[in-house]
Amino acid sequence: MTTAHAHPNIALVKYWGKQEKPGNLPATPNLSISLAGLTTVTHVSDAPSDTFILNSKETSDPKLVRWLEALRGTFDVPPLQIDSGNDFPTSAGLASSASGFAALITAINAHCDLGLNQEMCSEWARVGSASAARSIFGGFVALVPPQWQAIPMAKRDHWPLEVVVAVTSNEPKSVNSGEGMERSRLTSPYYNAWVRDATTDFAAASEAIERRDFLSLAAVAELNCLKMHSIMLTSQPTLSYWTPASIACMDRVRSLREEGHDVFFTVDAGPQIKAVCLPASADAVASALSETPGVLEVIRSSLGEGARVVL
Ligand code: 2P0
Repeated sequence: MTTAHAHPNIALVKYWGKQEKPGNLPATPNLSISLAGLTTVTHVSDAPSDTFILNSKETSDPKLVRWLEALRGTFDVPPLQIDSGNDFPTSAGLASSASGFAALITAINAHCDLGLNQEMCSEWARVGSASAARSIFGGFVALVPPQWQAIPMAKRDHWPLEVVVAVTSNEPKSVNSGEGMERSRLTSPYYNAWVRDATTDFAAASEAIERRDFLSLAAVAELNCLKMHSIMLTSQPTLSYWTPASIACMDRVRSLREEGHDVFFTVDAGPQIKAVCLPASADAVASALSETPGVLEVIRSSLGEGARVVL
């Protein structure tokens, strides 16, 4: 048996929309930070036939089946039992597919001696779930053309940001990200503007990270997140991932900032709020969000390392 760990990542410049060609390629450059406080643990072992266990329950997953088929088109991979567990809500906007595919290719690579380096693992992770390409690496990670393998931008100790995740629902999302982003591409009247702005947002966020300029990063990341949700909301049928508690948390983050705290929010395809802050503000942010009506729990995290095999 081989075991791998991976962390989910949250995008500060988002991926929402694919290119119209094979390979699961994002339409726009995107970048993320890895979350040490949330972990996927995946065990891979030989089995008579493929079996998939998610959070201790045997399940079927067409996306995983297609991905294994593609992998077996290139490598000799025997039937496997894949047993994967998350210590955080699954399929609820906390990037469980990112950490899931990153942990899985890392475990299979070691278990089956595929000989992949990190870049190649990132490419295979991307085929499963594009955001998973980023979870192969730790710290600050970009997913950019022309190769669309993730690239580490900066290590986690370059800028030890903290993240407070406010969980407002444990329910799995009703529309998965792949389906949602295709709907947005086809129907949102603002999709082209979203794609056009992404390169500028990516450049501004990259520069802010390089300079550790929190105010600049906060401005570009928060606006980029709201642009993505505008695309979601103007898709037909609409994609509305927020709960009243999500909105209350965003308002609370804005008021914390007015009180002088270094914090901004970002939200993915789900109702959870991620408040990114400097360490000096983390206690105040965690306490304010845990007291916000509708918040079920807060999870605190520093920045994490990349996917890895563990003994
Ligand atoms: C991101 N999300 O950049 C964005 C923000 C969701 C909102 O990447 O179809 O699960 O498997 O490639 O990677 C979620 O998309 O989609 C995602 P697929 P994935 O983090």
